[in-house]
Amino acid sequence: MQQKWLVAALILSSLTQAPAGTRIYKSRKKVIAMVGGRTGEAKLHFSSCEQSSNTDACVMAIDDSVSDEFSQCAHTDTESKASWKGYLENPAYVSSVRIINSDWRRLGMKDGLMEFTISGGGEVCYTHLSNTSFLTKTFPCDILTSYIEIKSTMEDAAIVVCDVQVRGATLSFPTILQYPPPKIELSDCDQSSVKGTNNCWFAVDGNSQHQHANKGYCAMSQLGEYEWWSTSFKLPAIVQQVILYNRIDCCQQDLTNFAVTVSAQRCGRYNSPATFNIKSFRCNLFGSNVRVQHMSKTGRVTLCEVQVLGHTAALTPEQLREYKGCFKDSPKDPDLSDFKDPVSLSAMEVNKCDRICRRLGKRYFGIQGGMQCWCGSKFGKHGKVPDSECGMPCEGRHLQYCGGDNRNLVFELL
Ligand SMILES: [Ca+2]
Repeated sequence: MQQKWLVAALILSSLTQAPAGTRIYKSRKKVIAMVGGRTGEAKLHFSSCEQSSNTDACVMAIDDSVSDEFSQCAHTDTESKASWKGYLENPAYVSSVRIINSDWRRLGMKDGLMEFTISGGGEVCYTHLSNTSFLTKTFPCDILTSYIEIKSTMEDAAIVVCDVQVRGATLSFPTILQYPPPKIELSDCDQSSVKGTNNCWFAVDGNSQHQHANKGYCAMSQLGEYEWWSTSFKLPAIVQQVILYNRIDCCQQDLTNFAVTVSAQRCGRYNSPATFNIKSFRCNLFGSNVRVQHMSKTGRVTLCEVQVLGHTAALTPEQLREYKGCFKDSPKDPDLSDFKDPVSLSAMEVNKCDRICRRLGKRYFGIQGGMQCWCGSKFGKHGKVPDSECGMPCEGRHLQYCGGDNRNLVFELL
């Protein structure tokens, strides 16, 4: 499922060329730019941490002292899939993660930072695969998250991190003081299988009627192995509470062994022969989806309504658009041509064109030749070209890219 809130940006050639032996692994194809430069980004701070072994030592990586002396570093035992995890003070858009390693291999331990993943927000943002390690390296990350996890994929290696430095922008939550928390707006749902017509929408249709018989008010999966139901949010949020409405006319045992997760983080676990009508789970987790996962080999997920309460993040313009690529244009037959002419401004920059097309109610915008802003409801008829052809600086902001000659830097407005 496409997560529409994902940050859009453009990385020009420097970052798309991964160093030898590594690869950039992205679940979202759009790796990133710093279109808009790194303005507004700052060093983010961790509030706590944990690691797979020697757990107290994890703080050595978040003490803001940058020493690669082995004794000043967080290190795990040599073990299978060693990991280090730091929790950010506040949920944030993370653009990069810098890892400072130590030259400690003389101690005869194998370095888990040869093959590892960096993840946050329930997804992997970078996979490093190499037969050599490094002392200091910065990795692009592009995620909205409340934590960063560095996890080795090796079977017999230790992780040593002397400092983990994260850059990005802290998210704000306008309703954070509101109690009870408001309902989080949902955008989509899915489930592992569907019994009859009882699709996932019945659990998010706003109708909490749970006398299912005859009418059919509930989402139901088939009877199967580890069946699940999930929903995603319009924008990422801090989830305070997930409330499940079980069927009440029969079959309540369908919901007696399951887990509730928020972006792959455990919010609640229910495993009891006692049945319930309505059950509330407290989470306080940041994420972009909720999943109810059956934990038994044979079972059915039945949910008549799911309410997710919490605080939605207020995203910046950069986080509310998605980079689509660099596209060819033709003066005779303009690609994004809902209007005959573009808006041309010497003060053009990406946010300006974003606002112009957003206010005109258009879905896409393209910036061309440093100063032209085109709006449209579709794009791409002349084909895509490499990002490097859209590297002309914006007239209004020289550190930002604004397309090229007959080349549109195209974004979708979310
Ligand atoms: Ca319902």
